[in-house]
Amino acid sequence: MTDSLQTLSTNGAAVGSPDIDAAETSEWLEAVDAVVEHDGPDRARQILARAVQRAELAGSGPIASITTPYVNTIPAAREAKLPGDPALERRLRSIIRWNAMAMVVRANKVSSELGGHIASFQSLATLYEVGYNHFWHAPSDAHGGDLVYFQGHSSPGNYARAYLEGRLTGEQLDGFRQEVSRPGGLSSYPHPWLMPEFWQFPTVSLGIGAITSIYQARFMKYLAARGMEQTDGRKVWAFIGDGEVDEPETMGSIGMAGREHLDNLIWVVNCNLQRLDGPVRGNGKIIQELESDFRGAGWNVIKVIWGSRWDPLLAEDHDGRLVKVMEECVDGEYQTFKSRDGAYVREHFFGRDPVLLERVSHMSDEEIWLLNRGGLDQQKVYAAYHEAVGHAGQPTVILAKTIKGYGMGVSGEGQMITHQAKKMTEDALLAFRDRFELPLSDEQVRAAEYYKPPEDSPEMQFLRERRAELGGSLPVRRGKAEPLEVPGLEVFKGQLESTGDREISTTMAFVRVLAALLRDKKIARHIVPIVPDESRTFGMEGMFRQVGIYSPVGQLYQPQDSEQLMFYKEDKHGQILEEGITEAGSISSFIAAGTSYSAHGVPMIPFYIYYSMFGYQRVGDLVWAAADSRTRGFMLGGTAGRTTLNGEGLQHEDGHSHVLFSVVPNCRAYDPAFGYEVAVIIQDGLRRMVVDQEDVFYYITLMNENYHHPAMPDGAVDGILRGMYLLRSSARDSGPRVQLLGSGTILNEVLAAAELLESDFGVAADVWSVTSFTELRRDGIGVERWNMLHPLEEPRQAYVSSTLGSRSGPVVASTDYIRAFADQIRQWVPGRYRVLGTDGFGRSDFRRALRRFFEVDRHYVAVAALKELADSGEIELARVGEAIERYEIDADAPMPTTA
Ligand SMILES: Cc1ncc(C[n+]2csc(CCOP(=O)(O)OP(=O)(O)O)c2C)c(N)n1
Ligand SMILES: [Mg+2]
Repeated sequence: MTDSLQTLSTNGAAVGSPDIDAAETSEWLEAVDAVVEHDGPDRARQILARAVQRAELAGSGPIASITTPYVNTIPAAREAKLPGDPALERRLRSIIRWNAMAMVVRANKVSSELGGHIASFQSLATLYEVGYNHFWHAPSDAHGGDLVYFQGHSSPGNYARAYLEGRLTGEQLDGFRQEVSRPGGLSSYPHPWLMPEFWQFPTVSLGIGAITSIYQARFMKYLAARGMEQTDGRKVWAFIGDGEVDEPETMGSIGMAGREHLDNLIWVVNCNLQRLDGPVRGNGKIIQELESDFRGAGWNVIKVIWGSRWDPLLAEDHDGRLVKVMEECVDGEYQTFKSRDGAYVREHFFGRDPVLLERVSHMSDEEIWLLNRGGLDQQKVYAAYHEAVGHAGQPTVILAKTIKGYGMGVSGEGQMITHQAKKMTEDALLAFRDRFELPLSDEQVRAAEYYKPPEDSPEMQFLRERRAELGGSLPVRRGKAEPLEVPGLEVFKGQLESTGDREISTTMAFVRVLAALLRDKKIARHIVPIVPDESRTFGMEGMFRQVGIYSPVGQLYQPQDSEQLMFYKEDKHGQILEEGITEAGSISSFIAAGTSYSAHGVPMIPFYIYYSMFGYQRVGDLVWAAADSRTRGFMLGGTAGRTTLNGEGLQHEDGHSHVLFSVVPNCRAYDPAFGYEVAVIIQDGLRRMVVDQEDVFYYITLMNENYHHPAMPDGAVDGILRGMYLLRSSARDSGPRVQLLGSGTILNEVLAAAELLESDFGVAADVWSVTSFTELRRDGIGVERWNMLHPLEEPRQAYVSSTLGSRSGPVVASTDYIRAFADQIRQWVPGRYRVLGTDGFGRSDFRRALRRFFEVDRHYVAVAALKELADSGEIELARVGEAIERYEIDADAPMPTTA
């Protein structure tokens, strides 16, 4: 931390550090005074600016501003030297470059339908290979393993290395992007879901790798602070595209990394100056822009702009003319230079200053062309990584300048089209072979054959030795951890009983369930409550004091409410992750905690509770990434339902998150109405996720409406988990009969409707509590598919069909969600099925008014049931009209969706 304070204070010219030669300092100050007196303050500024620049060029770090000149942060003389044989490493890298390119070219020879990317990895190869050969530890007995977030669309580079390491066969490389038709085929991008023993982090949706890597690094500090796992010495590395920085998820959380001093985090931004369509900052300089952003956010910034071949030119640039031209050129020009040749660079770069042109007159065009970029120079990259891993007190970002499509020549190098180039002309392939000196015949080149040197070649020996030294291959993913023992349902006894006279909400029931888990000896330590500034909304503030809010520095102030029992307590060993107002950050913590079983071998159970509207709707792509990552844990959409959260209006009242979550294949989503349902679902979820280690996660909606909760009926557990169970069976055994379904708090309206139907219309009404339309649909789909594929066997019955099939009468469902939610089970409902739901924009009013407005209240349920009975010929249509009148329903009110 001291380091970071020093670095930060150097922004203010290091005035705080002790003066090691006071006499010398005063001489300098007197000289400044003299200049001001004789030549005026303008002249003083001019001289000082030059002096500052001179010092920064010598590697002083930033002095009076947060940006430094457009040169490498580490001066050549201070670089740590790449150990070993640089030529050997280059040869190995060239082979990996070739194979990565070949697998895309070969796939596209089969069909251009398959796609793939060549250019991005070619710009990254040096940045990856230096990491693989010298820095990245695999998990082993000696080291917990580094966590590397690889750039998604550069996966051919990872596959090409895995091929040399013997982890993948040539046949598998040929199965790139053919996961269905070829056994062992390779996924297009990093997906733990698709390649669970290989990929750890799904990064391809831009920005996701960035934000999740930050919260991963912070989670590792949290694990260590809580004594759950020793994470010292392990690093999180993330590779980010320079175009990717425009995603708010990328830059939106860098402040947290700086603030929390995440010195276990290293980002490498691959500044190849291009994104998909064209230049990232054609009219500016992405590296300079990012330097100030990151430094301002408290990061250690290492710029790796120029390769070693520039060192002599920079060393003799005493008048600063070269650096001046380097600073004047914009990225659009730098891109163009690398799509042309040495003569062009001489004319358009050095030619900007006749003195410079003269200075390079002894160099051939070829030599000028070979002036390399820092991110493609293994020596410069090694030096930067070396400094990054040793830096304490701050996260580090390495801004590495590269060339998109490096080596692709006429087929893409530095060209606007390079991102999507999937093919290489024959000439370009041959030129690639020559440039990287690959021992391949013209014929082998034309066929884009893979190349693997003999096992006893120096390249292969080096490759194996280095990875053995660093603990094994990467990437690698662990699928299971030691299972934990979870408490039985009896721990939640309070929730299984009737609340008697007390009225509570399901949110309160959940808080009690959580409190019980936090008291449970075996599991308490593994619980991770996560909140984005909503604890008080959900009545969870009691936990602040009980388990503390994690802060790396503890609590440096006396909290305003310190006199109170439940004061706001920040603590170095705190258990709660209070994220502040960032749903994207909070779900990133959810992912880090929920995949801890894999990344750290320590199962942790996140309970992430938030305003349901700001969940999927806000961060859907991160939900998808959580699913892909095989995250295990609970997401709790608090104060859910379009009419149950009643005073907050259009932007808060959620009537669709269940439909959104229904699209996630491994998410189990429930809309419970009673405390015992909450308890049963959570207890079983724990069993599935931490005992059986199923790769599922839960979405549970919670409400803030207070009402009486009955005791759990006997035999209800199975139905609660499967999605529905019979709650009320009418005593009438003759006359018309209906089946009413309700979920969430609307279940109470449905129960009331049953009373109305019985007393006002003599209709028998059975009531079912539906905890999950989504789970019911999942069951139905499975059964339907099985029956289709096994036509000659005894057909199976969907759970919905078998339960409702034992009863008679039309079925009516009402929920606090849009109709699509309950409509999910339509094809398995025997007979007539009518669904009421809250389609439309939310608004504020009393719950009663809103439920009437959205037509989901007891009266509408009764009318709907009567209409179904009339349509099936069981009662007169006139009775429906009677009900409309009796319940004072405005039959001509506009549709709520258009109102
Ligand atoms: C959220 C998201 N939007 C769009 C894309 C499509 N896409 C994939 S790569 C790419 C360009 C990436 O440019 P950059 O980040 O500079 O990476 P480079 O390939 O240049 O290393 C785009 C637009 C995506 N993968 N994710
Ligand atoms: Mg780019």
